Amino acid sequence: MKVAVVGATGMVGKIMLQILEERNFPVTELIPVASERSVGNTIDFKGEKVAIVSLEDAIDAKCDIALFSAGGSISLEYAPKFAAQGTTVIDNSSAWRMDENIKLVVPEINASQLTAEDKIIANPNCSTIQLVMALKPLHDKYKIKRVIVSTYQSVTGTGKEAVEQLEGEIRNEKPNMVYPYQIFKNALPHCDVFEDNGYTKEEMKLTNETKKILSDDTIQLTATAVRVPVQGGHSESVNIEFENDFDLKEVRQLMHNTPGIVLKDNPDTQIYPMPLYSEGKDDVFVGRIRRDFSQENTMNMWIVADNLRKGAATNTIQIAEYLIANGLIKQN
Ligand code: A2P
Ligand code: 11C
Repeated sequence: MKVAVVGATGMVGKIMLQILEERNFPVTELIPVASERSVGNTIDFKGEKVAIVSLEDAIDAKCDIALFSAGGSISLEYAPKFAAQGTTVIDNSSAWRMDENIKLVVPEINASQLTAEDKIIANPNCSTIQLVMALKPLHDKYKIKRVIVSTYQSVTGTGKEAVEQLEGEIRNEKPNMVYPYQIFKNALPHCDVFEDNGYTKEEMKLTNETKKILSDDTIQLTATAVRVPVQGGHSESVNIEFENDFDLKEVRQLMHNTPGIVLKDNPDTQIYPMPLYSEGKDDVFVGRIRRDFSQENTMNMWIVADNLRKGAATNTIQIAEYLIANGLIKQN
């Protein structure tokens, strides 16, 4: 497969390249794409230097697959141009996710919706992916009524300039400010932009994308998304109310049995998920599972995942792998 990675020099793009290598994805030709600033530079792929090209040159290359992670406006403008050349675009931005003609896919949950006609496929938001991975088996078993989620999000989710801000602040320099405030020693109840309803876009992504991926508009979900000075992954405190009662042992068993989820839950030995240990891993880690005594049929849990991996690059490449394995993508 001829594969373009759009945003190849970015936080997610670099991990995409790494994962294509790690998983031995069938790349016959790699086309790394970045902004005009980077065109002519090279990236390393499978021990070779590959030249970065412009979006226009990548369109002309008629790739089989293009993995996009260069921001929403690039995706909005360029994904249709790649698709018009017969390239299947898997887009990691928010541009296409809520479009009713575009599938929003977490392979473990809804890859079976995909067809060969899907030329633009949306990869969900990082904080949504780890959440729905854990919610899906519980929803199937007990039917979810309402979810209250509070996130503790890594600066890597914002991009490389945000990591530079945090690292500069740690070194006591005066870095370029990506956030409106210092992030070191701080917590900002503000991820992405504010909307008219008082929520941030990140919070509304959690609400809207969850309903779309689980194909259930009846699930009520309210979110508070917080940026913290962390790099290894996003964490989520999640309160879930079910229609039906549940058994804690069964919940743990369900989590344990779900592919892609790793149960880390033993208060006696201080075992619980943390971003420091999720970093660089493809799984979603779940722990602190306990009954909410304040309300019937309700439980609490803590979910952590590397937002650049399962939250972005890994999920994108798993979608591509599914398309190939099911003959839904042909060489262009
Ligand atoms: P570049 O490194 O040349 O700026 P991040 O999300 O980590 O900030 O990375 C954003 C990615 O999107 C980078 O690879 C960046 O390339 C790329 N990008 C930004 N603007 C454009 C553009 N106009 N055309 C193509 N790629 C872009
Ligand atoms: C964050 N979730 O951590 C964002 C990053 O819609 O894909 C990814 C933004 C998106 O701020």
